[in-house]
Amino acid sequence: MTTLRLAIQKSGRLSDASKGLLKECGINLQNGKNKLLAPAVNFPLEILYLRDDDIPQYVEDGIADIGILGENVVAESAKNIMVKQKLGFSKCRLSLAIAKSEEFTDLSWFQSKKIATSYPQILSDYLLKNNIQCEIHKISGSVEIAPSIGLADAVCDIVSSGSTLFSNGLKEVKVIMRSEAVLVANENMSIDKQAILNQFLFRIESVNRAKSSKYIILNAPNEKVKEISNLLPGMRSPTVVSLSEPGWSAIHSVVNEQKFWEVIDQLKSKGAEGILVVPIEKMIL
Ligand code: PRT
Ligand code: ZN
Repeated sequence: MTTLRLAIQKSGRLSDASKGLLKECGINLQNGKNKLLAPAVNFPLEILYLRDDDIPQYVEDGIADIGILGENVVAESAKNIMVKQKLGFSKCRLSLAIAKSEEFTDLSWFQSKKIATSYPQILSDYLLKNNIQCEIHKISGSVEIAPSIGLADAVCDIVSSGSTLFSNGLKEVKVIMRSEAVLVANENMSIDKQAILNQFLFRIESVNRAKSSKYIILNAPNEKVKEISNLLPGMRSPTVVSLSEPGWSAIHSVVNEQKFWEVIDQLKSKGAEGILVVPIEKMIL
């Protein structure tokens, strides 16, 4: 039987969320400590644990069929692989940062400067596009200390909260790219493997759609049901059921979380009460 091989990060910032995604998709892995390869027990998938930097090459070569990793690593690797799906976790940005005390006007600040980074490919493409000539100094870790030890004038590094830059006396001056975890795939998969990938993507989409939506239940006076229903159109239309108290109904609907916060005041002003907002586990259209 055909099995799809998925490469995920062995340990690091992506590994828990990658394993969590499999679990949310109802895919259970065979337990086996320190194994490099673990089969799933209830889905035609096996998991290969790697360093994230190795995943693009393995997927390009077809040693792994698909992989989960940051878009920053995909872009830096410049391999022939396809990004099939954004996954919404491990969000960060790749930014240029300089000493707090420096005055920054525009990108020309970087002309003829020395920049330390673990992302020389993305950085050189960016500088070329912006007509800036720099010396790029490639280092693989602790990039943020480069300016303070005199190794470089600036850094190009991954930023999330910004606290690493701040505590090293640096300030972010330009975002080069935004990144999140993505699912990548080999470009020449067999039809059988593509069919398994499509089933897997269907599950991922159902899980991710559910995460951004909420199930909402509220009580409303009958004369306001129409107006409130218009605010909460739901998947097809809201469910309206009568309460045992005459003149009142309960409205059930599905709403995007962002939209919920936008309409909450209007719901209340139209007499909605007892508003319950419940998480949804899976959402299939
Ligand atoms: O061992 P392996 O090679 O597999 O892992 P790694 O050490 O190369 O990567 P890892 O686990 O650190 O990160 C994996 C991926 O997570 C990255 O490629 C990004 O796509 C994503 N990601 C999300 C981050 C961050 N947030 C992040 N904050 N990767 C790194 N950082 C580091 C950054 O390098 C800097 O040192 O965190 C620091 C900045 O964080 P803040 O919050 O202080 O701004
Ligand atoms: Zn890495």
